[in-house]
Amino acid sequence: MTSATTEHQPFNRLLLTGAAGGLGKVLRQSLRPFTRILRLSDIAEVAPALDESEEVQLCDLADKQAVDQLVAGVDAILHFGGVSVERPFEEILGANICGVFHIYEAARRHNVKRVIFASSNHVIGFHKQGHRLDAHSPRRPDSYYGLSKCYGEDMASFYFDRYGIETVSIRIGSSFSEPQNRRMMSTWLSYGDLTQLLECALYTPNVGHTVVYGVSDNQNVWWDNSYAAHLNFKARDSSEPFRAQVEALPMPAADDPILVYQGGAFVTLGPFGDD
Ligand code: NAI
Ligand code: 15L
Repeated sequence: MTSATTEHQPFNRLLLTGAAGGLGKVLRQSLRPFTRILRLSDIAEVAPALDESEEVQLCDLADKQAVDQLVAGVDAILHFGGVSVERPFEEILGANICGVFHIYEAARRHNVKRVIFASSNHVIGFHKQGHRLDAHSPRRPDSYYGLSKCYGEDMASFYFDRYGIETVSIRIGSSFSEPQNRRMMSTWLSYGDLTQLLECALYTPNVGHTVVYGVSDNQNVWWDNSYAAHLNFKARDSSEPFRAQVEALPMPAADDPILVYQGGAFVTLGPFGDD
């Protein structure tokens, strides 16, 4: 498989939520080989459709009726929209918790059989770094945000068992253009590897509900993807070429959460609303 072209037949119409976000802007380009039409959605402004291969439909994920209309006519959903960092629970609730329910209800109503869910390493963020985890390891969410991703994974599991809607939940590590700190030397996922993983997630038959860690072929990875071997995802990139620039950054104290927990600084955020 390659991210530039695809050996697969393109879908007719894919839906990408979170299209105005950091990853959404990257995926707007890199998903093109996989679909004739890409429907782009966000609550924030999305750059206008370039041509007939794109559709822009703004939508608040907390609005059930709007999400229902958003999903009509699509073949599969890449659900990247929502609050992507730790915030007070009330902010997470509408976008992430109600939002993921609305996505699955709309998928059921419109007979969409495949969802790719942008889950996060923050579902396991309270595990210590160096502790090797697989898809069956106990979750230890590090934030309300991480909890919302646990809920999304459980929603995916339920909608497969109950309604046969298949999902690949990708526990994305840190997907940015470059690793930004020492923790990300382990958690980094390049944009190219993310795109390849999405290709695997879209086209592999019979995924049921598969949980996969989204991480590049870094030297010190804590995550074992053997339960997702059927996806045939083979990361090609590595954080190693960035080691010198990352190690030139100031060294945090040995007990800094960024060096202790898999979720890094997320474990320290909150509480909210005490004053
Ligand atoms: P981002 O914050 O840049 O993008 C998220 C998008 O969701 C934003 O454009 C935002 O406007 C939109 N959004 C927020 N609330 C919404 C609502 N109520 N209705 C509709 N849209 C709403 O985040 P990024 O980095 O692009 O991440 C995309 C997805 O991947 C997120 O779900 C995030 O949790 C997940 N992820 C990203 C990681 C990363 O390293 N970039 C790591 C782990 C997970
Ligand atoms: C995430 O889940 C966030 O969406 C992203 O902004 C990063 O913080 C990433 O995890 C990470 O853990 O590096």
